[in-house]
Amino acid sequence: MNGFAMAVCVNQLRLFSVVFFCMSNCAVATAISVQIGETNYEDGNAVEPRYFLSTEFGDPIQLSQNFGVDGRSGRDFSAEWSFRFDAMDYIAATVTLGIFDHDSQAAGSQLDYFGFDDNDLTDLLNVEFESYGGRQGEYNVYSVGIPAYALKELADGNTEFRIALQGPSLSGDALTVGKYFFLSQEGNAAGIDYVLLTLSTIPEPDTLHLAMLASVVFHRSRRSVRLSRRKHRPTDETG
Ligand SMILES: [Ca+2]
Ligand SMILES: [Ca+2]
Ligand SMILES: [Ca+2]
Repeated sequence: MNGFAMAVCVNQLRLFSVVFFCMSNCAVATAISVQIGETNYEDGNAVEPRYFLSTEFGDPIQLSQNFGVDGRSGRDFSAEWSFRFDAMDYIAATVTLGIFDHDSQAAGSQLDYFGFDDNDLTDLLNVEFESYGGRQGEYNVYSVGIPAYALKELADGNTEFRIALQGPSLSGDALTVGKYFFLSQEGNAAGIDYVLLTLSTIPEPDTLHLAMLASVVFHRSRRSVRLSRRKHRPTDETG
């Protein structure tokens, strides 16, 4: 390869490096959020069950809930819901729920199951349940990151979530750990205020960016060739 050809190659490599850098930085991650139910409470609120039912009346998430009953001869809370969103590949996702009276400060685990499609996230949410909140009648907000191995399940834009609680549960004054029922078959009532799925995706560089970059490459390449030819042109020296 002669000096002229080498100079052109080096210039083109530099240009393609600039283009690659620009394309990488044009592809900014964007977030999509899908929420079911209005947010009616703040983390740490004490909530009366009757008041909760009145605020949640007509809230779409209420329709999917079996609220249950705390204590002996009780029933366990459960709920199911579907998130619908754009079908595409996602690089990260987080599910958040606002729940009250889940009683996680009672002994043992109060979460029987949490997950979507065939992905069991029970252990992940249980760690959050046991880490804070969960006093008698307390409302708390918990978030769980969807594991990387489960992100492919989101590509079709449709997920079916399910949560089920279990005893023992708390009773007594609001925001205390009160007394709890020791038998595991005793029920644990609860209620969900809202659920939220946040998804992150990296879009393709848009058409305008690609057209601008192609134009830059074309004009810079022509200029590089002209300059290199002048530089390597034999000169007539007289004198
Ligand atoms: Ca517990
Ligand atoms: Ca309960
Ligand atoms: Ca609500």
